[in-house]
Amino acid sequence: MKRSASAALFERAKKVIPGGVNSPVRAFKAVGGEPVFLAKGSGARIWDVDGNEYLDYCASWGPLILGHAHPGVVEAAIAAARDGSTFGAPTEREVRLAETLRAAIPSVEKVRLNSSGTEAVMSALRVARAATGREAILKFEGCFHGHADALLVKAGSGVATLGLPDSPGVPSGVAKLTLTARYNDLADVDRCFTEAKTAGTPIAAVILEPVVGNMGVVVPKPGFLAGLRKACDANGSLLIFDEVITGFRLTYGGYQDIAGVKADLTTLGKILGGGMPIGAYGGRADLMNLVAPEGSVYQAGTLSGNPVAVAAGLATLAELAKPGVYEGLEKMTARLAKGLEDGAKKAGVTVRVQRLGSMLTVFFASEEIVDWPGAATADRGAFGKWHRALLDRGVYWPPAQFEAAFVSTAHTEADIDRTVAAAAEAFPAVL
Ligand code: KE4
Repeated sequence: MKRSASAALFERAKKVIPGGVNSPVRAFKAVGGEPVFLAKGSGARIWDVDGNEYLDYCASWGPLILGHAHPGVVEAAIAAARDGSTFGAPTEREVRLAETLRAAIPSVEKVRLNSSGTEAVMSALRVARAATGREAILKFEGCFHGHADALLVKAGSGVATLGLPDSPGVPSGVAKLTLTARYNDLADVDRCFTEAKTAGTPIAAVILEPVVGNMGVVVPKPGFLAGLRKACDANGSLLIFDEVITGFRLTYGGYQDIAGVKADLTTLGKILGGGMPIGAYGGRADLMNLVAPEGSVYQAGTLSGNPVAVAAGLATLAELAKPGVYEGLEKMTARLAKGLEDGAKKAGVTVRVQRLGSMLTVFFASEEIVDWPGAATADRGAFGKWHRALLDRGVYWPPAQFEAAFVSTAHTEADIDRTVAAAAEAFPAVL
């Protein structure tokens, strides 16, 4: 495929934007090659600046569960913008979105809207620290929660190593307050609780992706989420489900409603804004009432609850509330997963396709992946070769092994079958 216009734009971009991209994972560094500059999207398809067409499974990293430029979503955003794009004052729409969220996710009794998942997570952690009077937090290796300092650290194997910031610029004082445990490992969680207490820095909150997208798709083992709930209750800590990816992805609401485990605080984003900038954090009213101006925990934002983003979000949720949507996504994605497994097997390539609903990852690994050490064994070189071969056959897969791919309601059986055929041709590229 000719991609000279993308290449020229990338050279230009690198002169004025770090790495030529506004978010690192877009740079294709994880898969080699250069990023494709996109010009247009419609339904399941995207077109790059050279006019090449692709079936899209990145979905802008999750928001586009209805596909690109869904007519109802676009119309809603345009209509809102025509009435004024922002006021810095309350509007009826954002009340409606908050009421919709409360109805969809019972644990979310009150909610605050902001402009990104990172902001939502930052704010939820601040509420948890204020509510408990504690400072330490526990996250899981391989889970990603946006780029707030407290979440950009690998606390090593728990409090004993007092972790080193993964990213320069994160103050060591912050790093040592973020503990990291192994996903799906309740014994490791208990160890962290014990060590934190012994160190005199009891844990304010445990935060996790209830179904992980950010090490590739890893699902919680039976009992893991319930075990975390129990451990938090036993230790006076709060449980925060980061549902920025899973919120409205797996069901009309949170994964917590499928798992039957209630979070104290939940963070949301992506789908909630229908492709416009949004984030939200919410949960128990007694916790959310701590947030200014009701309480004294400060969180603010010029464009929080932005009318255009909220209108796009409301239009998206209205579509998702219709009967059969999630059943359709399940059927389509199961077809894709099976086709990918069969294609890899036929080519003699070992992969693990891990999926829940319409989020899936093709791991170039042989064993089931249940945690970060397992995910880290995946063959990233092989993934990169497969990704490039797939791209050249008109399929745009997320350009990173440790990410989820997404199917939208716009993908048809013909699209899935075309993807399966392209993947089958691409698998031999890794041999
Ligand atoms: P944003 O600040 O990117 O809106 O959300 C941060 C965030 C929080 N929580 C979870 C579970 C997330 O997955 C994310 C963001 N996800 C990444 C990649 N999966 C977004 C893509 C990017 O970083 O460019």
